[in-house]
Amino acid sequence: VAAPKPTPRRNDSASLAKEIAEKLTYAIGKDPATARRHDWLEAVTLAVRDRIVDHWLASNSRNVQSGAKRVCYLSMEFLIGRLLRDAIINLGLSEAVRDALSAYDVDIDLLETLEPDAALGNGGLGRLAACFAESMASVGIQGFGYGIRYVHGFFRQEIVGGEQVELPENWLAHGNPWEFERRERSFEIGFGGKVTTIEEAGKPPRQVWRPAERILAVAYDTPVVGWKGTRVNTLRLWSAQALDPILLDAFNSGDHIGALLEANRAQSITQVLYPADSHLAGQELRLRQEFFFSSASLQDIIRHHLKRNGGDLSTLPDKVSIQLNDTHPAVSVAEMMRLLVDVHGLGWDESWDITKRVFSYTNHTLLPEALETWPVNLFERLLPRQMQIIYAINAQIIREATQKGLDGAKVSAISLIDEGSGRRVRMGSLAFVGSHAINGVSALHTELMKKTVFNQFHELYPERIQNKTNGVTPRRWLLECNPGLTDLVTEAIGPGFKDDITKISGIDKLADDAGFREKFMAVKLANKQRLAKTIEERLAITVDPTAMFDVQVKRIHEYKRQFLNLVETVALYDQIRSHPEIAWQPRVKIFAGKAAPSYANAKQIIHLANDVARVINADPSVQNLLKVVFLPNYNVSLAELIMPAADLSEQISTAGLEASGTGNMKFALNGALTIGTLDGANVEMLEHIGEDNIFIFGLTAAEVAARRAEGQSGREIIDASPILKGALDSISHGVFGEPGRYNNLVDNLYGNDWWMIAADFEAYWQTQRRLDALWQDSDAWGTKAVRNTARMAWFSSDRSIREYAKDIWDAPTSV
Ligand code: 26V
Repeated sequence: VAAPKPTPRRNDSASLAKEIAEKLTYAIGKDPATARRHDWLEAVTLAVRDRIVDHWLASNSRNVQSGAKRVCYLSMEFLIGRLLRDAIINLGLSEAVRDALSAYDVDIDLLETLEPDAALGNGGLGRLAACFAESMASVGIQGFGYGIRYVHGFFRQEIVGGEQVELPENWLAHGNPWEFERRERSFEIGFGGKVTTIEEAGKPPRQVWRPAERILAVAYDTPVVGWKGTRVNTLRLWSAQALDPILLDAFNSGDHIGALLEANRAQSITQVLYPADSHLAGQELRLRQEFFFSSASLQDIIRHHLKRNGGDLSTLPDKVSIQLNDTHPAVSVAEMMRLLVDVHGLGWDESWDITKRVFSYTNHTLLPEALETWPVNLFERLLPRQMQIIYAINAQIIREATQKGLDGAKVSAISLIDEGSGRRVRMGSLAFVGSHAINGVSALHTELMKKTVFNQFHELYPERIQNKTNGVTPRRWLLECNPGLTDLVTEAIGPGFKDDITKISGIDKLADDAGFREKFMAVKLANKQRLAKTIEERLAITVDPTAMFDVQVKRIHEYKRQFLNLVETVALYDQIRSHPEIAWQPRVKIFAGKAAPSYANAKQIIHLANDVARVINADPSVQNLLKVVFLPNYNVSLAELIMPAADLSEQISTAGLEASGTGNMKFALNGALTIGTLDGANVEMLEHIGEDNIFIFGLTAAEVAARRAEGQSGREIIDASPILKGALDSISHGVFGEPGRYNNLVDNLYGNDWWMIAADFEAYWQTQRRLDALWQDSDAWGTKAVRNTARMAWFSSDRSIREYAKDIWDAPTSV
């Protein structure tokens, strides 16, 4: 018999309905009569997955044939969220799936909510990696995501007595239909041990690393479906396994627990995502995670290259680009050198040239406390050969700098070793010197990088730093999360904007069309009603969907200034009560976000938000004018519900501190107006949306730096502002929980006001009142809302990715 071939899946609803039933029967072992909702979810997922696999295999064989450049995106975090709707929309299966399920009286919208979020990231950096992965597939880049398959993703947040409680997250509890284990793709990863020098007659001496500990990295592949399914890329996540799952000697001698210890120790590397994005805890396990996934990814990249390119590593930079997502994979620079020099026998200079041409690095924060450094002695103990290599690179860089005439202080600024506070390896510097391109994530952030963290490096290598402003994928952040708006735009200008988001500017001219505006605001209202329902269900708080939904959702951080928003909320509460004659506009202040478990001030801010909500929501004197909501457990799925329902987006970080922001983009794309500082990508949003359609206030980055240098305190400002003073007094005097509970937060403002909360309060307050006035004029508000959606196309991650492809990767799109 001839070898049979599988028949590619068909996309009509009848074929789908039949296959869903077959999956239910033969993959899950249920019939429609006994199937539970999660069974249906799995059956649909498997049927949709089959269609993805068809495209995936086709993409993979095209990759091999074209031999085009591969882009490998190394990221410790991929905050991808749910995948079913993304796959259905990108494959164009929405109607077929809906129809197929209606035959069984099953609702796809309901099923979708049962899928767990893949929360393999903390926030902005991890979500950006997920948007980029989807955009690479959509614009036709051979993209590979490399990361870690954490068993437990970002913690689940509950609010108990107003305070954050962290609970373990368990997304793999019922299996993960999206992943494919690739047992044959596994690599050994070493830790510890010794480096020995091998001298052979007639050959230069070689260094050989003999690790004391060896662990296996096993690949799990998830398909990443691009728009229209024309390209399916791979997200490869590494899982740690012991080489010997059971130590037989120990087992046989009766030590059954001891026999498993090594396996547990190995597996612990990929057990949990570190939930901190502000402070480096400096745990050894974190450094192990970083090296583990870096080494596995590089070994995989090299193995693939050797196989496809006749064993010649000199062509690696023509065939592969590796993007380092922040410094978390920066040890890759040293590991690449080790693999090239020690393992594959290339010369040092050639290896260094290859390394620099292959790597590029994205910086995502200037906060000094978030810049990664590791103690030299820890590094040396865990990664002795990589430490030697870092010293060798350092010597070379310092030589270069001295030749160019740099003096002592400047040389120590570029050293890879910080000699100041104990000796530490500077991971940002390592990533910088090992890369041909270094980028910031907004225009302002990139300029600040040049002036601050990388000032000396920039002087030495002025061509290396460039800007790549962030973007968000319009598939997830418009088509998937806002079907109402998607349909309205389609009805108005046709479906072309789905293929090319820049065409959404076609609705700009409709901003003055009363009929269109009304429909636009009707979609907004429906989205607000949906959110109001969730608020009622989860918190038993009733909110009026016609009130202004004023939203701040993001990680809780002092620099993001949720506290400024809360102080304004309290001030507003006071003013509404003392001035009933003023035409206050009804508002719902919505907050959500997680604090790092060890970040005490951030946890206080959450507590305050919940205290303020409890008091204000119970006060009948402001009932229809002000409500405050803290939605627990902010994640990608909750964001998809919130973004389309916002009227006002709060992007109020202390200027100079938010590298870019991406939530700001999601809100504006969905027609929210922004109140924000001149920070991160807000600056560029102002340029695109126009100053009439965005509400900018507060100190600029330069003014913040100047005030900080002067060391001005907040006291004078507070004493001169009765509204601010009143609000701070009620917070510290116990109107919202025990007196003194928030002394720390409030006292900081009287002191050096590091985050410029007192300094920016007046401007923020006044801008909020301008927004109150605007809200009264619903036509004017609606016009601005439409213009926001119409003018946000540039902030698509497709645009970001095309810029990376052209300026950094030199990789073709549409292959
Ligand atoms: C930093 C650290 C510091 C050490 C401990 C573990 C850890 C984990 C993650 C991070 C990353 C923080 C940087 C970050 O998330 N930056 C955000 O990146 C977004 C995408 O570029 C950007 O929009 C946000 O403005 C920026 O805060």
